[in-house]
Amino acid sequence: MLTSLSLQLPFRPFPPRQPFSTLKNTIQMARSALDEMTETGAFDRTPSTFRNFISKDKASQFPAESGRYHLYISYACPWASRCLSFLKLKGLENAITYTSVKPKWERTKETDDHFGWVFPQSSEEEAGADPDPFYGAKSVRELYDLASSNYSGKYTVPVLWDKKLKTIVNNESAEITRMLNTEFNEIAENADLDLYPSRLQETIDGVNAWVYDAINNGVYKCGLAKKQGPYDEAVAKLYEALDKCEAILANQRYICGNVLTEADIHLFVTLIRFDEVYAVHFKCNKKLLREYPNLFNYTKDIYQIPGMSSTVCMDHIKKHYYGSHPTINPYGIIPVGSNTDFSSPHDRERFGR
Ligand SMILES: N[C@@H](CCC(=O)N[C@@H](CS)C(=O)NCC(=O)O)C(=O)O
Repeated sequence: MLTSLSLQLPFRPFPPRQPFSTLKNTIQMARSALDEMTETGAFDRTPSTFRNFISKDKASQFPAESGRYHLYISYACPWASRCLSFLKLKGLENAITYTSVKPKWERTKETDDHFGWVFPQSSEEEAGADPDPFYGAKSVRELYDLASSNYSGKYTVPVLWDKKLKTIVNNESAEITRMLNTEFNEIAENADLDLYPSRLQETIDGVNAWVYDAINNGVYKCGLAKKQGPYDEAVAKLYEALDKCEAILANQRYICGNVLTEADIHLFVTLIRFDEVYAVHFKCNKKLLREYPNLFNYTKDIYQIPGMSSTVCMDHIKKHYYGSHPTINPYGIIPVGSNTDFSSPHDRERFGR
């Protein structure tokens, strides 16, 4: 059974909560990733809900148009960062605007106990975060409520929003990135860049599958496990997959060959957070990213692709994880970290451009 983790805490550094009896129903509806647990104590992510597609077909319900769509992200979130990366790489910044929420989860409503993504009141409040430009929403939850009156899932980012129909088109990063890759090519500045080329699709799908399970979602399975068994299993799988990546990257520049693909972006968003956050906060400490020569240099290589460094805000990343999961880090203290400079030289050019 899914339980509300927040009610089981011995201590939580947030405002006092209301009695359980008045909150029971709303708490069970307003869930977060911290509640996604199986009975065995393993983290179990629920699928995203809004799954519409933007299409280059002008007659479709969601046609690719400049100025119509908005991407709500958190710089902290690896899934949202996938989408922001595609937006930058494809040169879609003039066509699709975006806003980042504040990094640390806060109470989203006065009337219940849900904590989640909120907007700042002004652009001065938190560098990198901005108020909702269209509806003055206080939280991402309010956007979901605007889009659907009976939504009962998590209030996640990324959210690809349609300003015209005032609704969420899609909240699944793996699908949003596909749309950004192909559907906006009439207006994209880098239309020729194809991060999911047909000749590599099978390879990319194959790599994405194990990278998602063992690495992208794997770090969450390590960090959110509530029992030793599921943690042991997840951490073994994670390091087996990282070792596999290290071996692959000894022979080629990118994870699917010598050309940058979607699979690299998927891998990158986890690797860039690894030493600063996952190694400590999610107990992924068997080996650090910087102890893997190929993976470390590969991460720098991707970070240095024009546009990519602007998708990484380590300040938001650290504030979010260490500040939003009080069961894991009850005092919200942010560890000092290595402050690695990912713009320093790397050795990946040996494989050629
Ligand atoms: N499958 C989704 C996952 C998105 C997701 O889990 N986002 C997290 C942030 S990293 C979130 O917004 N969580 C809010 C919550 O758990 O309440 C995707 O890839 O887009």
